[in-house]
Amino acid sequence: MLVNGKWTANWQPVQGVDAKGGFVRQTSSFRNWVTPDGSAGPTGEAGFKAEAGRYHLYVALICPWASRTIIGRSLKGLNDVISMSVVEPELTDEGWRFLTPDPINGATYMHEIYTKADPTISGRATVPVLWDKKQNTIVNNESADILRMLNSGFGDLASSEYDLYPEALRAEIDALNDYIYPRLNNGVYRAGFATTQIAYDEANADVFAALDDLEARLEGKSFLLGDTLTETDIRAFVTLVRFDAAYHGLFKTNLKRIADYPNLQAYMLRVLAIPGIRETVDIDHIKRGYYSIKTLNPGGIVPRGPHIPGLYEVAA
Ligand SMILES: N[C@@H](CCC(=O)N[C@@H](CS)C(=O)NCC(=O)O)C(=O)O
Repeated sequence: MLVNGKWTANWQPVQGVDAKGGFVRQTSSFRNWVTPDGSAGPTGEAGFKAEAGRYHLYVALICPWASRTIIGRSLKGLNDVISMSVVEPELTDEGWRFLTPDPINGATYMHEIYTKADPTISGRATVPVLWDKKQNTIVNNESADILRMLNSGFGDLASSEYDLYPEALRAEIDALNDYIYPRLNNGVYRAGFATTQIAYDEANADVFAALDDLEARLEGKSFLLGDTLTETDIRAFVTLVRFDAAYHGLFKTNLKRIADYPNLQAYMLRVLAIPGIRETVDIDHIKRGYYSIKTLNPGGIVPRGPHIPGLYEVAA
C-alpha cells in the first residue's frame, strides 16, 4: 500500500482485520462524479463534465468491483467514449501492474496513478479507478459510484437502452444492494480472508443464506427486481460468475456451487447472454488472479477446473 505517497513493500492482500479476525475492506477515497453539465454529484467536487475521450477507466478483469464498471461501460454504449486499461491478473509486490504500458500516464503500476493524483496519498491502490485526462486526477475509485455515474452521468453520450437505476425501483434497488453487498459480494471475501474459525463460520453462513434467498427470489423472475436488468443484477452477477471458479475453492465457500442452484445458474447464464456482457468476463484471469493470492495459496497452483456448464469448458 501507499504511505504518504511512497509504496511500502510490506504488502498484504488482507486489507484490514477486526477484533474477531474478520476481513475489513478499506473505504474509497476519491468520490467525485461525472455529470452531464459538470455540476457536483451526490459527493465530492464539481468540474467533471461528461465529454467523449476525457475519461479513462483502470480495471482488473479478476476484480468483481472493477467488473461492475466494465459491464456498465459496455451496456451504456460507452466503450468508445471512455478508454480503458487492464492490469495483469496476479498482484505483484508493487500491487497491480499493467498488461501493456499505460497509455495515459505512462505508468507501470497502479500505485503510480494514485500518487499522480495525490503525491502524499496513503492507502491501497485499488481498482477500479475513473481518471480525468483533463484535470489529471482521479474522479472516483468507488465502483458503486462509478456504475451509477455510467448509468446517468454521461447524458446523451450514453445509450438509453438500459436504465440501470430507474426512479421507480430506487428504494428497492438500494435495499437489495445493502442486503447483497455485506453477505454475498463482500461475504465471500470475509470467508476467504477470515483469520479465525468463527469469522469464517459467520461469513460462510452469510454467503449461503444470501444465495438461498436469491435462489428463492428468482423463482418465476428473469432478474432480481423483475423483468428488467438493474445495477443490482450487475452487482450480484459479478460475484456469481466468479463463485464456482474461484470462491468455492480458494475462499472455502464450498457448501454448494452456483451450478447446484437451478435458478441462480440459469440467471447467471441469462445475464451472461446479454449482448456486451460475455466480453467482460475472463475466467482465466479470474482463476489465475485469485489462485495467485499467496497467503491463501502459497504454491500458486491454479486448478484445471471446474467445468462450469455454459460458462467455462474444461475438456476431459
Ligand atoms: N471499494 C472499492 C473496492 C475495490 C477493491 O477492493 N479492489 C481490489 C481488487 S478486487 C484491489 O484493487 N485490491 C488491491 C489492494 O487491496 O491492494 C470498490 O468497490 O471500488
